[in-house]
Amino acid sequence: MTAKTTLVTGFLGSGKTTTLLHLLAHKPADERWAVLVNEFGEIGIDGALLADSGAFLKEIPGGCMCCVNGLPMQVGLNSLLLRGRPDRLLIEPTGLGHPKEILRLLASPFYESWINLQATLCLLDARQLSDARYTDNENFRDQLAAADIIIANKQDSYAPRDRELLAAWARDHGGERPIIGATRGDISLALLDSPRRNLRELPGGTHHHAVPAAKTGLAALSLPASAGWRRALNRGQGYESCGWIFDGETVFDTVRLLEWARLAPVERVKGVMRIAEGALMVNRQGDSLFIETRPAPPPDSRIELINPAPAEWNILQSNLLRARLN
Ligand SMILES: Nc1nc2c(ncn2[C@@H]2O[C@H](COP(=O)(O)OP(=O)(O)OP(=O)(O)O)[C@@H](O)[C@H]2O)c(=O)[nH]1
Ligand SMILES: [Mg+2]
Repeated sequence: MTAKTTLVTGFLGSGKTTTLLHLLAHKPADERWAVLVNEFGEIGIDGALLADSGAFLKEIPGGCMCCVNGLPMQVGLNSLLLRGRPDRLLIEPTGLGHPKEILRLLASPFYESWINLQATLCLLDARQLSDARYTDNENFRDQLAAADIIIANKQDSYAPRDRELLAAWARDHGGERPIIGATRGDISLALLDSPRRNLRELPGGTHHHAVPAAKTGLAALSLPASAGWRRALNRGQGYESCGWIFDGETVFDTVRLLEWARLAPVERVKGVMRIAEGALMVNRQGDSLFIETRPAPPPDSRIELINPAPAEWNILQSNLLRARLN
């Protein structure tokens, strides 16, 4: 059985996981879906956000799946396909990933009888088109270039200027490709059945694999028995991340934790944390913070910060530790 497979790309914080959650909420009850998420940080958060969403889930934390984690990614993918035998597979690569290499892997003869690759959807926050930190970023540009369909997400936050920039971008770089507006990834499921371009038509040269700076791999997910928490750093593609994982017993003060997440001087914050009331999902991109609570406590607490420059991780860590209730 081949799984209809959709790669959902987009820069850091553009709304990939939110879109997957929307799609999963509309999954036909009689279909088996699987989700593969690959995160930049070592401490997997998107998996926790996607938990209980009704799909087989596999998470590969730590860098881009085409470079650093080539093997774990393939092992993860193979086990999802073999054990899940899904009708449909959705893949979220890291917002700092290399889509062309990932597409090449998925379209390779090895996966021919398993994967039926559909159109690549790329999430774009048009507000970022006015900021050279994004438009000059190679990953940002490569992802848009490799897409078959562009999803202009976060429409609820666009100013007239963002719409103008989007129209200009579409004129200069869009080609024949559809550009579909969305808010919180509310796209039609029909997009998952759109045909993809031939890989040979994709623009751009071949990406040279970066040598990972510091690597702890999947081992970062295990906790030492004594401390009750640990942290993991990752660096690459011009970004740094620092994440912490705490055991299931550790409970956080909601107010102090939110204050910390709101004020941390970094570009991206995301976590699933245990609070007295259950679980607190924290998801911040720039200045916009999105939170949600769920009554069931999570199996552990995990939170990650991502920034284009090194941050004062030790100070941030002390403050985070102070937000614990016990
Ligand atoms: N205002 C607004 N916020 C959104 C929308 N879609 C997503 N967000 C918020 O944007 C932030 C990032 O969303 P995610 O879905 O986690 O983005 P992502 O692309 O998966 O992020 P990474 O995996 O870290 O690259 C979260 O705070 C979301 O709540 C939208 O349409 N409008
Ligand atoms: Mg995500």
